[in-house]
Amino acid sequence: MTRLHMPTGIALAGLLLLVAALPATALAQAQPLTLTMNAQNNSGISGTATFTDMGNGQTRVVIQATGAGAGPEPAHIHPGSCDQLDPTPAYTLSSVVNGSSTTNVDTSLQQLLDGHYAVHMHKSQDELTVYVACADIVQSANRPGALPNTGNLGDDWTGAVAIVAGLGLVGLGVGLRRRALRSPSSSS
Ligand SMILES: [Cu+2]
Repeated sequence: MTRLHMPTGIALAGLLLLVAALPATALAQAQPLTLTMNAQNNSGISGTATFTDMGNGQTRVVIQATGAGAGPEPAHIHPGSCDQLDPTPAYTLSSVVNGSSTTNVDTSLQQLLDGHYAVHMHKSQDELTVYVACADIVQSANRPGALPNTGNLGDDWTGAVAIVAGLGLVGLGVGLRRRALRSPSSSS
């Protein structure tokens, strides 16, 4: 008799559930991501940059800045980090006027997160070399406020439940298989 046998359908269902839990976790990143833009070079300008994946490879970027005056302040997404910015922009955003800017860029939020990017503002068109506010585009850091993102927590929780349920079903399937092997009806 073969004790190491193919798992039963239940165990298989458990494995499928485990696999299904992975995209559920990836979907968590479709939530809007709000980053704090910190002042640079004593500009007195700070604010937030909110990224919302619109689907179809589009992400809406909304900058809300305080201390920026009427502007306009040119804004971009650059490769690199706020500390080490590649001076060539990857995506040009609408200039910040009266402290706000909204732009749809041709990239998914996931691609922005997977790459190494920062979003920042320049002092003016004539003073492009002076950077006034910046945020690194990362999932977990630079979040304004102390409260955790409940949307992400919820999705992570769902993923964890699916994983636990999946492991449980795998265990149940193996258990049933063992019992079936022991029962007289399943002579081999
Ligand atoms: Cu720039």
